[in-house]
Amino acid sequence: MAIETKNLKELQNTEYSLKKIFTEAEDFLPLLGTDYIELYVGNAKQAAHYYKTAFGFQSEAYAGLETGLKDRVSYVLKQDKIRLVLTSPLGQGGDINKHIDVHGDAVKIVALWVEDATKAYEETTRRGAKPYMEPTREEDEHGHVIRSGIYTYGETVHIFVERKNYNGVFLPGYQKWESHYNPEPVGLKFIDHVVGNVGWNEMQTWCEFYGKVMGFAQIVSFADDDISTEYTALMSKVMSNGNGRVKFPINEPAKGKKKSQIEEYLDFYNGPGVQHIAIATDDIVETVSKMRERGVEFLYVPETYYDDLLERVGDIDEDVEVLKKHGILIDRDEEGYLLQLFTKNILDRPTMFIEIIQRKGAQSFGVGNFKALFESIEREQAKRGTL
Ligand code: TYF
Ligand code: FE
Repeated sequence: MAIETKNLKELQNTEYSLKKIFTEAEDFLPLLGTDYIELYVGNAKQAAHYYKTAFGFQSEAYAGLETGLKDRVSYVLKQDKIRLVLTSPLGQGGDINKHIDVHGDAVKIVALWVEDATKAYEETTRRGAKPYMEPTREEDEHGHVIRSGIYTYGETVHIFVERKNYNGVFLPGYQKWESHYNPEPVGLKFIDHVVGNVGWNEMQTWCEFYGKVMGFAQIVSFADDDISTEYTALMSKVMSNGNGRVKFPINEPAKGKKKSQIEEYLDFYNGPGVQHIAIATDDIVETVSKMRERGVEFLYVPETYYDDLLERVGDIDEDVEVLKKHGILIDRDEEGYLLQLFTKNILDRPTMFIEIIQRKGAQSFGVGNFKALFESIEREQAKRGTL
């Protein structure tokens, strides 16, 4: 497997220099972070219960029949900096039903927090982005927000949210959601990265989209040559915005001895879409144990993974026996190390899953774990008969 990893510090001295590309004057799309992630689902009420129970999200806001909506309902969940919106249609037909019919429950919107949503729209559409929503002002007694949106891969969209003149609970039109059911948070802090699976030979196109249309830079790439005969074949590049707060790896399938996990995704999703959301914690052992207690299933790695662990990653703060007990994966790069673990697919279709990640200096994505991880994914594929 050919791996090319550029850490952020190194990048500042290369032609890809994040600093050079993204001095404030030059960054035409400054992003403050991920604003929210919205899923279109068949039953938002029950999905909300699941994300509260299993992932420790808190009830935040609600919009539906009671707030004057006629055709759909949305539940907003929060945990630290993460906002999750779950939306279901209330009738037949329409875009949301169609999205669910084609893709199953799925991420529709990866919303990005900006200072100026009108400028974000203009700069990106001028560079070729396909418009989804023209800059729109929404207001209530708490102020106003401006949102705009563009398409990215498949039917997925980025909405730019300008909320500097707003102090309401989520967005105008939403009311505070008071619930008597409030399971404790599990320590999830913020969205670390959101991964897209795209079609055969489409990775480059979408990396160029993030580069040219959104002003991102490539920070990591791995190609799948020698590895493809043994493990799930795929290629991946990671695109980052200027301040590194928004990172989007893009995967495409590659031909191997077995069916690529990316191809399985594309078959069931019926096209490109979000594959996993990586969420940061600052205590992965605590977070993962709580999630397990609450019924979340994680991918399994054989205990032999831990046999040569310390040789591979050197000294770490954690007790290897504890990491082994929880099946947590570890990888090291020039800047430090990271701990990560992946849930099994959280939907009936083998499409989306969640990654829990704790970074201790490392800014990479765990390439040293790919072998163990992909073998684990293959074991799940084999059970489904899709390998
Ligand atoms: O985001 C990443 O790059 C890692 C590893 O299908 C990964 O989380 C890459 C591809 C994939 C699953 C995980
Ligand atoms: Fe990841």
